[in-house]
Amino acid sequence: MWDPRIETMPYEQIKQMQYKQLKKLVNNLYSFNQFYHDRMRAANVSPLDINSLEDIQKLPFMYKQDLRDNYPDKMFTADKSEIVRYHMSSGTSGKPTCVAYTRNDLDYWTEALARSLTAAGLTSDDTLQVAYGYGLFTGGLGLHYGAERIGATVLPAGTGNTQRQLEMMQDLGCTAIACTPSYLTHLMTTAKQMGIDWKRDMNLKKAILGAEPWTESMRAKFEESMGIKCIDIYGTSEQAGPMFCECEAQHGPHIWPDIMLVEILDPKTGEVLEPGNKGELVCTMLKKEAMPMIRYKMKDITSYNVEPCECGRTTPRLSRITGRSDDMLIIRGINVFPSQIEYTLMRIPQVGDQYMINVTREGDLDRLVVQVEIKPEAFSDKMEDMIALRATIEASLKRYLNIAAEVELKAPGELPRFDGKAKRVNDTRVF
Ligand code: DLL
Repeated sequence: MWDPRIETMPYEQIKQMQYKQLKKLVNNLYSFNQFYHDRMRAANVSPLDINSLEDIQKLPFMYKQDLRDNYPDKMFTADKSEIVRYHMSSGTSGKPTCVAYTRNDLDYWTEALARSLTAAGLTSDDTLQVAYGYGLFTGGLGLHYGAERIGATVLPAGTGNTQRQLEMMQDLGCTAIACTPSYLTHLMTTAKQMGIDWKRDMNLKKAILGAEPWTESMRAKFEESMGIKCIDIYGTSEQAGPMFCECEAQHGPHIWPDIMLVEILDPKTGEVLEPGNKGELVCTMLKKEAMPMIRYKMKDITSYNVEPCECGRTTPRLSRITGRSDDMLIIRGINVFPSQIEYTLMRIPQVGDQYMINVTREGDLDRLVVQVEIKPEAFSDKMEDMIALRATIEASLKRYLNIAAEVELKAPGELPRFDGKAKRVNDTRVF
């Protein structure tokens, strides 16, 4: 274990530790931060009301909308001079969300991943190919520093260039890879086309897979055909980034309770559920300095388990994420809100009111096709005008979504109209 004191702490003691941390956090934010002070006042709660861990339920929730409304920096709780990094992810419209980190925030994030990767069975003997995006997305840099902290050798491969990824993996004898499950499928297919036999030609033993939903049957398929062990990793940019991995027993990601406090809510009634029940995940980051996030509604559907794990750890574990309670799509590992697509389309003068978003899985890859009706006055029977318009729309979508979408232009009146609630997303992928 990386930190046996935390990782084997009895559950009752964990709760006491979390209560003390929560109390301190609430005191600090109420006293020194205008945003949180105003929010607590509006909810009629003050630090004096927090006298047990359960009293967290008196605090108001936070939502992605808060990040959007306060973009970029109104929710930061550290001085600019203390902020050492930003990451960004998709917001629900054209605006992204921005998360700030102090030096200590980066340290705790790295610490969380050091524990996680150790739980997943990685050691300083491993070479980890990090095939998550480096840059504004948290996957690459998060895994990178976590793996370096445990002394593993890191190959910062980033995304794309699949043949080269496979050659590097083979040449350097990489023992582990961190990537999205859809990218692992793509690697598997490309390897086959290149005549590579995983079990014979590769030294890979483990894959650290997350950033999008995946299933037990995908796990079985990878493990069987590649002869590796697949580990689920969970995290969100609002928490810091990837943070929590399964251990080798593969019973769901272990949560580090000194770093994050978990609640599960009934999505219909809002009632806080007991461990073992499935509902909406709500997280409180107990140690973050630049952006703590108290009772943040993640929108992911899961449960948590507080029974000690067979690996000996006592920390709570999440069950596999089975969906989201909002409409966010994750396409090729990238978060996409339908509202972002609408926002982008509606700023293009030639585009009419109707559009459809189609997401399919073809072979290994997610495919995003946006059908767009254009205005009568923009419609032309000159092929080159239509090709140019399509290219303009595709370029705008790429710029705002950070993902390639294919656009199909439709004549006015061609797309379906809706009597009631419009259904503009057709996602046929099965998770
Ligand atoms: O996806 C952080 C990450 C990077 C996690 C690398 C794991 C590995 P966001 O871009 O903010 O952050 O997306 C967070 O992705 O709310 C879930 O809906 C989904 N997600 C992340 N991990 C998993 C997982 C990163 N293991 C959103 N299973 C979350 C299912 C996941 N969904």
